[in-house]
Amino acid sequence: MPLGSRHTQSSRIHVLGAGAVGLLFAAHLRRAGHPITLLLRSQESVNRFAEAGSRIGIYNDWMKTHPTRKLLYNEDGQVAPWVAEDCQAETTDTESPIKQLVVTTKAQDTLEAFESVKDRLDAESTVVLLQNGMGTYEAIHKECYSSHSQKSADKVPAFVVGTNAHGCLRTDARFEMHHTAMSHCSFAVRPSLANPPPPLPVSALDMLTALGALPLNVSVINWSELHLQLLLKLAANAIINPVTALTDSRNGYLAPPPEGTPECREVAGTQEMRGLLGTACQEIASIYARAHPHLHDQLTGPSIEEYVVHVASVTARNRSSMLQDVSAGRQTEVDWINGYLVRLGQQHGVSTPINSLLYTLIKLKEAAQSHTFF
Ligand code: KPL
Repeated sequence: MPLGSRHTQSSRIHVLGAGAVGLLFAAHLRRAGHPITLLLRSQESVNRFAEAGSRIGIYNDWMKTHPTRKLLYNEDGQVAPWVAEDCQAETTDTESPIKQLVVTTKAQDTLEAFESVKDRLDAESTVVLLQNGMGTYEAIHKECYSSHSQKSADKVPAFVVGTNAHGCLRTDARFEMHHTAMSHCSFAVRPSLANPPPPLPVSALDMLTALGALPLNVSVINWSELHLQLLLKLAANAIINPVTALTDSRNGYLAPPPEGTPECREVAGTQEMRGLLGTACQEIASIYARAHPHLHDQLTGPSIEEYVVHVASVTARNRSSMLQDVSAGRQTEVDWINGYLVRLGQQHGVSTPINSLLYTLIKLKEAAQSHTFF
């Protein structure tokens, strides 16, 4: 039987985290015909969503350079969003059960957000985690399920983990986002740390089928393939994000965009930047060599560097999520990115001077952004 063909009517998908990534997935899932509920923090946000027409607006900015770009403009010559109508919203403390949950909160908010809906999930539910960095699944398992006895195994949901490379930007309080770079994303079922591991519920296959059908270059792969992608993405985030946040520059500061722009080419080519990239990638390769020796051939210093430069180059015009966070005075995901690498290094006896320094500088930057000193 093909995946997902059991139901004629798809079950409701709840989306926790209405930032840019959450709105992108919620709108595409809605457009594909799935009933969608946004889980919002306050009744005030739920009311605002209703006042905004219970719809999500997506600007396909990536199409500006696409041959079909004329489709973007309305009759007044204004860029027009496409709209996903008939979405629902509710606060996280609503009590009805959740079968399918997509969590798109920032890494630093994920555990707390998850705890607010945990009691609405059970062994028939599936949770998709889509965060930058690593360690959120482990934190959820430790805090919410590690002390579960066999008796309460019926409460542990299945987890799917994803990695997203789409460029996304939410600019205002309305329920709209800009899809700035068309890229790709991948998902895999996370092998459970629960003992005994629960059987995979039907909702997991339904969720993967729904995600796999979206027009967002989605790959549904196995866990070992995804794990490798997560480690490479972690390396890219550990270098691009702090460097751009500390220097207030776009990703092209680390590598020129494919066609090049004069201002990017000049800086990206500096000896200092090449030196930093080489040393940082070598440090990450040394951590991975101890922590994941079976992946040694795929995660060498040069192969990590090639990947990081590629990501910086294809996202050259982006402001990284960490730069957006520090500019807005928000906490960053650094604990789950450089902080995660420093902790992994400590566990495996590998020194991490570059990641420790980047971590400390971002923490200082966060503090400086949220205080007035003079
Ligand atoms: O994931 C990103 C981020 O900004 O968090 C990259 C890939 C660096 C794109 O900006």
